[in-house]
Amino acid sequence: MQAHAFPSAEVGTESEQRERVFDAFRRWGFLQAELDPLGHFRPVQHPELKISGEAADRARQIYCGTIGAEFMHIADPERRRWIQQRLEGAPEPVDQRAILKHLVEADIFEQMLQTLYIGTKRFSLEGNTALIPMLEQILESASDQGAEECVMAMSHRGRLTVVCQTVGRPAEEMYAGFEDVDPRSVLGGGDVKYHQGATGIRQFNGRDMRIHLVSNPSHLEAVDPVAMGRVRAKQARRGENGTKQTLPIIMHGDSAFAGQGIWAETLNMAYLPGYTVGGTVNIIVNNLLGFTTDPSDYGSSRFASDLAKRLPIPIFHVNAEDPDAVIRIAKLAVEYRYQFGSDVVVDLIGYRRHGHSEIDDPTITQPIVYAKIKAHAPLYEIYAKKLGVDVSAQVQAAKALYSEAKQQAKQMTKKPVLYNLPQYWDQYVGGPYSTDFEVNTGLGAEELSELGRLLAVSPEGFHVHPKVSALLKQRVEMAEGKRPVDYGMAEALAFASLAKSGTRIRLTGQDSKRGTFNHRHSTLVDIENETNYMPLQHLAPNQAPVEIYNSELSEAAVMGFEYGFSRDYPEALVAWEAQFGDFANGAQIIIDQFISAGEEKWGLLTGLVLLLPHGHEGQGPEHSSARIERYLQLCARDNMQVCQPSNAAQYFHLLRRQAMRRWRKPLVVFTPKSMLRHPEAVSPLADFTRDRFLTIVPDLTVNANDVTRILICSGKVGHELQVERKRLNNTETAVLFLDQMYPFPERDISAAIARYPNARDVVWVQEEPANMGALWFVIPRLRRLVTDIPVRSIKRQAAASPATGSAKAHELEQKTLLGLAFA
Ligand SMILES: Cc1ncc(C[n+]2csc(CCOP(=O)(O)OP(=O)(O)O)c2C)c(N)n1
Repeated sequence: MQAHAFPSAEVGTESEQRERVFDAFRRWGFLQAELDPLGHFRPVQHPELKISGEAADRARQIYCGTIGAEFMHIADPERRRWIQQRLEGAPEPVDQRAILKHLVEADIFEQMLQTLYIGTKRFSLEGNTALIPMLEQILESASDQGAEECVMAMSHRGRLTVVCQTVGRPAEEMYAGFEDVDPRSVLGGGDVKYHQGATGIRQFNGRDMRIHLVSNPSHLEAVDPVAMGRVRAKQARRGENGTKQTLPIIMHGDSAFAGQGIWAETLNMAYLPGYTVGGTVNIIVNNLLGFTTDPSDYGSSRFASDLAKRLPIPIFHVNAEDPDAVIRIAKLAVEYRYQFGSDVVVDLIGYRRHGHSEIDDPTITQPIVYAKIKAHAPLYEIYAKKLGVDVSAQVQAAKALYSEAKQQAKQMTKKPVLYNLPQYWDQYVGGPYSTDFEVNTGLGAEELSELGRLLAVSPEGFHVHPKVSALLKQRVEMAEGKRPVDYGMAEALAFASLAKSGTRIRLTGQDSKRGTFNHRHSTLVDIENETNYMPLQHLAPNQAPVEIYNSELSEAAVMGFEYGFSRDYPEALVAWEAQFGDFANGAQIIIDQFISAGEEKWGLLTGLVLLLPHGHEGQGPEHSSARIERYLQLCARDNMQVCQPSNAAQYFHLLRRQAMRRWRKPLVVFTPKSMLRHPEAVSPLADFTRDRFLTIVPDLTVNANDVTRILICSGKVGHELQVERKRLNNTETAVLFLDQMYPFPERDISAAIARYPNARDVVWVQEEPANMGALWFVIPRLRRLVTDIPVRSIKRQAAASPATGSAKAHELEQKTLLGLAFA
């Protein structure tokens, strides 16, 4: 393309010409900006910017200096104008002394760690220490806008410096991590120092600002949706002004921002009604490297930030070695967030002074860059020189301060805890299970029928779909005890009763409003105008909020978000639902790194519920198994609960138990599909008035003395066994449902088995292949409990895939399985 391809600058009035020139720079100037302090990431010449003249010189100065602004992809002219006015106007003065102070402290803190703890990893921020004054400005501007707290997420890079300089934890607490004091307190648990969460209270212009840095795993970007969920919960607690008062700040590595899918999923939540937090300030702490990988190998576009262009949000690239520009952009980013309730991205481009960690030699892979870095002064020196300030006294003072901190750390005998939990956690506990936690989860018949009636009410003139209308009528009858209660209604009764007595309900997942299996119908849709109405929100004037949302088509980000929400709303029943349980492995990082290990690593609790439709029904390898085996493998030290309620009433008690106990543990629930309406899995209303969830459901249909075989199973196959038993007129077999697999209810199981004195064997029956399901978990435990008679198992043969793709093959397999159980 040649220069004259751009409409000639000479056409039109002078101001039109000027505007056209400026527009070209507004659009493409960022490509030619001087963004890399080391000069390797070279500006790209754009043909439309080959313009000369006074206007071009001025526009070039603004748009091709140390700030590169991408905002012309935003359709809304008001937003574009807002940005352009601020960039094209004179920069406001900044407090250069304060910036310098933060740069000195950040760099010296890092240098001292390097000197005092040589050969340990800290993931230094050096080369990008402008992040510290930038965060100061963000927090100050946010405070000016009315923020009272901020939730920050970040990975390893610079985390220790942020905890110390930004969150405000004393340096000795950081040093204690390097001294590794009190190792006995974390045997088999705990986490490395650059993953720990931290909280602090800072002051900006006389106002308090609470800062929460979220605990996170090594898995890059996994913390993003968790932080967002936490923000949403905090905002919900605050009510109307929540989005103003609680600000999310997420920091990303450049390579991770470009590559990790969970971040792409999280970004897509920005404007969704169930997930929006009124805008997030995103910062890419960009060192133009991912471990040893260059940008040309980690991303297919010029900037790591390009993914963010999926949303109409601005991206500000800024050269980290121009602190004044960095501060200007920080302020602008926060103001934009508050003005438009929008996400914004700041791409802070610096370099990495050391290797990926400090024990890594970067000269092997980036010899030229690192030769340059070696000769490059730290930013505080460059900036002090520019300001004409002698910083040697400040440097000495910082060194003395941090040396003293080391001495203090050495004397510590207890590992410091870097966070304080908010008061709303006071009444909840984790740790080992105790029967003391149990509560009565039953409800009176009258209360149930009243709830049933309320759940069927829609506003005057609302046109309910005839199929749904018929269902609502049936539900009223269920609640009146005129017909057995199914799962859908059991859940509605659990939600309604909890909400009415003050427990907030939040359920999200793909198509959760209606329910994948057309069974929930939490939200009625007017068939004439598609307005929505949720009876659960209209039970009583002082009830707690009920939110049920259809989510975006993501597992990882949505589950992470709900985990985050549960972390800041322990009083609520928070549930994430998989479309089919098989898809939950898309969120494996959230399950492994947060849900199952969060208490062990960080001492942080969650009562999150996972609803995972499970069962072999001939629908193929990816619509059969929620992978019970994987959840059980993660179980230890009472870290979570794994349950499969075998009937509607059990589901009702399980949900209520989860909300009502003060024991806060994740709950993994394998939920039914074909069993949703199965006559064997419905429950009489009387079972809802019973006092509790049964960990193992007894078989009351057989004469105990006649029983020679005890079949123990979980979920759908148990109902099929009961049907088969009836068909065979078999009166010698008991079918027990193990509805709680973890914590493994030894005492209840022993008692259930002891009811049958003449049993000659105990058989675990499962639909899953031998290498899957609960088999490997249950058998050794059963054998410890049952020592006088054999304990055997019946299952599909081991397989690499959970289920056959053929419905007929499935039927044959299932028939064989049931046959073996009675052979
Ligand atoms: C999901 C995941 N995959 C791989 C890794 C291993 N890993 C740790 S840091 C890193 C490079 C990160 O680069 P970048 O995001 O640019 O951050 P930087 O370390 O440069 O600040 C990698 C690949 C990880 N921690 N998480």
